[in-house]
Amino acid sequence: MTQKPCILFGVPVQEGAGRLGCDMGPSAYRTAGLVTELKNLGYAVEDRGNIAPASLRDLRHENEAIKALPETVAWTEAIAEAAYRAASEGMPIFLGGDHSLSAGSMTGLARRAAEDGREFFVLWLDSHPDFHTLETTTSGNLHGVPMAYATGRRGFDGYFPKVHAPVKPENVCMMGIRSVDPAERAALATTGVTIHDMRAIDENGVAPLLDAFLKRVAEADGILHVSLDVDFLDPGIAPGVGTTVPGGATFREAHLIMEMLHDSGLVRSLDLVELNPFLDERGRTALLMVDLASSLLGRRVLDRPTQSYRHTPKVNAA
Ligand code: NNH
Ligand code: MN
Ligand code: MN
Repeated sequence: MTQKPCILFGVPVQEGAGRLGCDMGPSAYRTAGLVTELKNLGYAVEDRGNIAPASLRDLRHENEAIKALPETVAWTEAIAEAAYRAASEGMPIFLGGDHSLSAGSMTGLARRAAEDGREFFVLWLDSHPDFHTLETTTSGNLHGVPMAYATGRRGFDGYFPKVHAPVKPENVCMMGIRSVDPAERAALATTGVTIHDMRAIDENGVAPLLDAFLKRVAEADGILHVSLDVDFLDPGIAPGVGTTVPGGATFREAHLIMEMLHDSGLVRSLDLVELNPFLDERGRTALLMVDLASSLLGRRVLDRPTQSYRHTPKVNAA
């Protein structure tokens, strides 16, 4: 079986976050040994180096809280283009960089999926839904908007690049959510996004929640993008992030999700975002993120029979 290569892109964007330091994320992942880990798992790895933003345009928005709009738009353009191209060549992995990078990765990947006639799904692992529009953000930090943009909510036109194929809200599953702003809560209530907050995880465990989503992806013959924000994890195990929120996913919850994702065979692309090496402790958050990526790509303790989501028999098959 010929396996598609892992295609790594460093995305040293930090303008979307409230504090400096995410620009060091790509270096930290490389230092933490990501390339070697993936090679040890048997993958061909192409590290394509760091993406550079497109050229800046003079953009102003009437919401004066907004920070770094021209910069974020320039990054989004370049990332979307890279994602669109790489999606047909292998498994793109975006090494952030703050979460604004997902505005580019999701729209580029969704555009490719639409052209290939594939249904595109997103698993969003984050303490935040990042569902602000340019009108509603009060912090002005644009790492808080990528999901609203990629799902085609209004208000981005004329600023951000045109969204060729909006991600369907009902194809989005969020897990780990525990910090939602009032405007985001109101907007989410009117969409079909599936949200498993930390309470749902406490009550059910991650496995049945994720299993139900993976079955939906498989039944649609879909492809899955995973966006992993460091602050999904509990700050006790992942301190290297600017926006720690107490009560996050444990080491085992996060690994189980990755292991199940691997077994599903559905994942085609990955964002690793919000790592801030300046706030980390002796690289432990970078190392944990590399560990999680390895689990997603097939590292396991013992061999288990592969659970095949792909071949779920259809009850009403024509
Ligand atoms: N919702 C907040 C805002 O818009 C926080 C967003 N911060 C994140 N998102 N780290 O993942 O500012
Ligand atoms: Mn985020
Ligand atoms: Mn977050």
